[in-house]
Amino acid sequence: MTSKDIHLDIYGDQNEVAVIRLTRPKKRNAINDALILSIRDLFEKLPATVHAAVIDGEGEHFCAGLDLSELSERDAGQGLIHSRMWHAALERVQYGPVPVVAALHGAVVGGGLELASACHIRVADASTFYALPEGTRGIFVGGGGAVRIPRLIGAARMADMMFTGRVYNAEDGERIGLSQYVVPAGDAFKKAFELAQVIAKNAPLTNYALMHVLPRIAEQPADQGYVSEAMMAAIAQSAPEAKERVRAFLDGKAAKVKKA
Ligand code: 1HE
Repeated sequence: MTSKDIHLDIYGDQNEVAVIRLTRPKKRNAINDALILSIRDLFEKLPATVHAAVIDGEGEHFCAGLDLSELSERDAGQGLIHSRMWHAALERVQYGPVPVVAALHGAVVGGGLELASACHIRVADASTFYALPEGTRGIFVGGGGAVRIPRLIGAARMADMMFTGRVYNAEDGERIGLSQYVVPAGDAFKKAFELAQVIAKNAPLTNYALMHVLPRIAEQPADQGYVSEAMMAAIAQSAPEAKERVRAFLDGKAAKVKKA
């Protein structure tokens, strides 16, 4: 059963872009058990027409992280299972069927930053701020943040955020790698949706390679990584769609790369 705190809408002529919105603004989109399970289920069951997704949060904040009101009732064993439940859900976001663009604004904190980190592109508007208050609350990240966040910003910066309660604003967040884009306040969803529309037009095998193969190559020793890359390159270029796209460029029918 899907939580009432999350909504799925599908857009586009061919229903190719999904918008998944956290709709619990009164609690700053804090994620309780029902909501994390619904995130998992939604990504597992996205319609086959969908080729890219946006995740957004209703209200002034993207997500205030774990619903702290549920924390006090858990013992150690339940805590372990709870953390693994988050892992399973955010694994479906990162390694699910389609690339996901996070539209960030306001608080992106704790488990909210862990959710954002599982997405493939993060667009932050100027109101965005990032923190890991777990450090000062006497707890630890449990939604995969210890794995994903150091890969974005390095372990030293993540440890500083947790040791000292350091908060990064949107601009500094982009500078250190928490987001790939910064846009004016209020524009995160618009930009994220535009990017999702672009991504949805890519050859599916290219998107697959970027989601499922590139991160694995990045974790491999270089000699293995080169072989994985060569195999992926060979598979991608042999697809009829790749041949059509390259032919269109050679025939002057596809867009050139423009100067930034
Ligand atoms: C919450 C939560 C929450 C708000 N769990 N209820 N995350 C945190 O430690 C962040 C905690 N939240 C905040 O610091 C602030 O709420 C915000 C900066 C995000 C927003 O501030 P503000 O002034 O807009 O809202 P507020 O008045 O603090 O909160 C509005 C309501 O949402 C209020 O409830 P109300 O019944 O009094 O109206 C808050 O209690 C509630 N609320 N955030 C529960 N997080 C997989 S492990 C991940 C581990 C973590 O994520 S730990 C970090 C948790």
